[in-house]
Amino acid sequence: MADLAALLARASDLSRVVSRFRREGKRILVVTHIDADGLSSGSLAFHSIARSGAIVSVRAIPDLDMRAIESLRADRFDLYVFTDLGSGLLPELQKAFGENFLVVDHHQLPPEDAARPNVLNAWGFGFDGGAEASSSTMAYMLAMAVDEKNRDLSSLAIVGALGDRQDVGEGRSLVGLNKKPLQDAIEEGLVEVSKDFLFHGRETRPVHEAIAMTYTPFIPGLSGAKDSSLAALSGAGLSLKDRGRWRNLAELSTGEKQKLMEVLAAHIGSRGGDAAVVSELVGEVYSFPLEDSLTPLHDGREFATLLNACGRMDATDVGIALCLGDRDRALTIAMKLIVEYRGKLNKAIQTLQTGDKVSVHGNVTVVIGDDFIEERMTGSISSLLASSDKYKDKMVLVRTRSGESELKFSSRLGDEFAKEVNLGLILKEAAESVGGVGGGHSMAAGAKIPATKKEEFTAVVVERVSG
Ligand SMILES: [Mn+2]
Repeated sequence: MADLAALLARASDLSRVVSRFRREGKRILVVTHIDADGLSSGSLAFHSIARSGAIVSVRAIPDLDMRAIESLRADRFDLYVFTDLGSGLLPELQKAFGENFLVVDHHQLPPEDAARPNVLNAWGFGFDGGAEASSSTMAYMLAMAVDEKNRDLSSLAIVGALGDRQDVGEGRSLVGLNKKPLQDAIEEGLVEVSKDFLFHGRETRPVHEAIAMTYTPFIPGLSGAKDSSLAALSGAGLSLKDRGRWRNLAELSTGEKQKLMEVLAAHIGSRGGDAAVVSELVGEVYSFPLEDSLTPLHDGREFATLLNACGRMDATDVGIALCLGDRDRALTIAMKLIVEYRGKLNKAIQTLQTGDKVSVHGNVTVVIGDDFIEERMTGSISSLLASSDKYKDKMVLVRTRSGESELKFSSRLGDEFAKEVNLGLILKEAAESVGGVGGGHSMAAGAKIPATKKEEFTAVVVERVSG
């Protein structure tokens, strides 16, 4: 049973810790993850703490492991606030930082860890952290405990939840605790909710480009393929131009949208896919009316994608600046980064389609990206593959190098994976059995292990997922 009152009480406890450090003039560091939910939750925590008048910095890191903890400790901040990170390493954090750290998160954790007084984790209060509460929503709860004026940051929590693909309700809607910031944002006039195509660039791109730029769900032959997309649509008689200018999806009439659905369904069907996938192309759209509609920031999902690109392209500072409201330099840089990011993703996916990089073991698709997938890109690649028609009934396990002696794994369950498995738990236990660290959500998780243990680790994961 969800216990919102207990969650609010814990959020107040944490906010009191923050104000104690503020009053004493101590230095606070917010540490967060590099993906969209990480950047938005870290920014939410940072912004609300900074506004309260405390001395605070923010830093985003790709993984929290023992080495990262050591290096954070060496920087000697007085209080560490972890967002979207830390739930799997609470005893270690306690050892390193004593009482001087807080964790605001939604990754699964043992009940005794969730009960710790310095932890604000969705699971500890009966919310499903994988579907009902992003880390950004948790950070928003903290921000509201710090000061109710932080309601104006509510739209950022929506971005984080969409970034973590928590739009799992009817018609791709947000559910559970994520509805709290959503409701606040609606009341503040910060977000408008409507039903439309979910393609990226819905309002900003020519129709065929918007379709080609959409990867979730993955449309075989069209995702990443602008020319084929153009050919398929004009072949079907859709008028894509208006007096020489490309039209966008938002400009299509209801009849044209219906026609487009039919074209896409036929296209997916003819390639042996499940035409029902098209129903996933329509759903609840979250628009931010105060943002420029010619930028990706106007649409919640596109905002999240932009943040992801910043994180995966090693420009977390740009992502955080966007979250904090920079619509000048940060936006210019981010728009360049997302083009590079899409190029990298496309290239990696093309490399995957050739050679022997992908192998299937029972219910598990193993991708060996040691030589061509960058460490920061593993999450993007595994998400993309798990949403593709080809692997949506599989668990996807993507591997790449991490430094000299370690390997990083990112895993996702496809939407149509038939068995009940908990990836977070499986990766945690499999990694620990070979001297590594791992964890995450039931549908998405990661691990880092010594490179020498790769066969052992993979065998344990495959056995637990397929066996
Ligand atoms: Mn998250």
